Amino acid sequence: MTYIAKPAFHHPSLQKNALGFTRRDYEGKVSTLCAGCGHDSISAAIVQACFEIDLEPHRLAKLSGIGCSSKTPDYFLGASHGFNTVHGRMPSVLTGANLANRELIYLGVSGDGDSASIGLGQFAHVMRRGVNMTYIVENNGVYGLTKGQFSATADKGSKSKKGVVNSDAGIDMVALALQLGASFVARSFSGDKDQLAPLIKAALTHKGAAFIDVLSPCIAFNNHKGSTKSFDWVREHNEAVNRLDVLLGRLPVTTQYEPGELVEVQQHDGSLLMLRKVAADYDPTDRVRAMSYLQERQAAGEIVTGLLYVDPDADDLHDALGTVHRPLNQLSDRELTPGAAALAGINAALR
Ligand SMILES: Cc1ncc(C[n+]2csc(CCOP(=O)(O)OP(=O)(O)O)c2C)c(N)n1
Ligand code: SF4
Ligand SMILES: [Mg+2]
Repeated sequence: MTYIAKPAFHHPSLQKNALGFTRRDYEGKVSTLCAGCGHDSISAAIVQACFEIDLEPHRLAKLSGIGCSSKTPDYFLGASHGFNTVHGRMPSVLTGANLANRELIYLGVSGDGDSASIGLGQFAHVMRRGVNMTYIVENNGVYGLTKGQFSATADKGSKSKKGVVNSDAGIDMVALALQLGASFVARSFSGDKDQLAPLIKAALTHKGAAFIDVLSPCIAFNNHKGSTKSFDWVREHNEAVNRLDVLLGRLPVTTQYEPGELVEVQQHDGSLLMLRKVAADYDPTDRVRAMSYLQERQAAGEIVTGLLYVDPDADDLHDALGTVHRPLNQLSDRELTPGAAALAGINAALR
């Protein structure tokens, strides 16, 4: 039940991060999702990522829409700011919050129905505007909460639990995010925490629109034979292009990888993304190549995962608009309402 909080007791020997917090401090309420739902594994990866980057919980704002996936922010980061918005409308609320206060770290959590069906327009605009955020779609190909109708990411030809064949083409959220201009684009699988948690760490430290499509099987309505979003299907068709480590700016750079297998990408905040290449010819800084690689592998029946594209020097919406650095609630009345003369000046400039 959502109202059941976990016991506050922490075992004294639990590992602590640089802030003195344990993993438990990054958890939320007890999950009400079906036991085995992929979404709960994503929540666990978010907890791990936030613990490992020493994130101060009060600095994070988690926003979501409606769906089983959009319920999950209640199950992690219980001490962070949260806003469970309307179906498909999380991106506009996140954009507004971000413009009002750029000091918070924004995490949007959504579903494939929430983002690719009803919320597709909002998804497109939040990506093309480069809102500084991490946007996770927990992608199961169905509307889990309303009992398993195909969503817009369901692949053409895939079968519902009752045997109905989907006749519509599926939307590939990764291809869309690349085309729309997101500056960090990745795909992972809820069953692969070793790949997913570092991707979330990297996205949270990235400046710009960071998108992660996480294949997250719905065990109640989309985990049968004939589904292309089931645990078995994803495991069999998963093709990882790289594996990632994130080194924060203050940590000494050490690596266990052999030279030649590694790509290092320095991000805006000084953090270093260390990518162990699996596909030797894969360059994660080439958007056009990433798009064609994705199409090629998809035609071969593979689901490409890993960090697919990153622009480490990306601008965000604040850069484009030239907004003030201080949160709006810290500005004085005088700064917020500069008076009739300033308004007359703005109006005159628009004539
Ligand atoms: C405006 C509006 N239309 C329809 C619904 C009904 N509805 C609730 S959740 C949902 C789909 C959720 O699917 P998804 O985002 O994929 O989340 P999942 O449950 O699969 O994690 C729908 C259609 C709603 N709540 N609001
Ligand atoms: S219905 Fe599907 S998506 Fe919703 S909690 Fe159950 S397994 Fe997860
Ligand atoms: Mg869904």
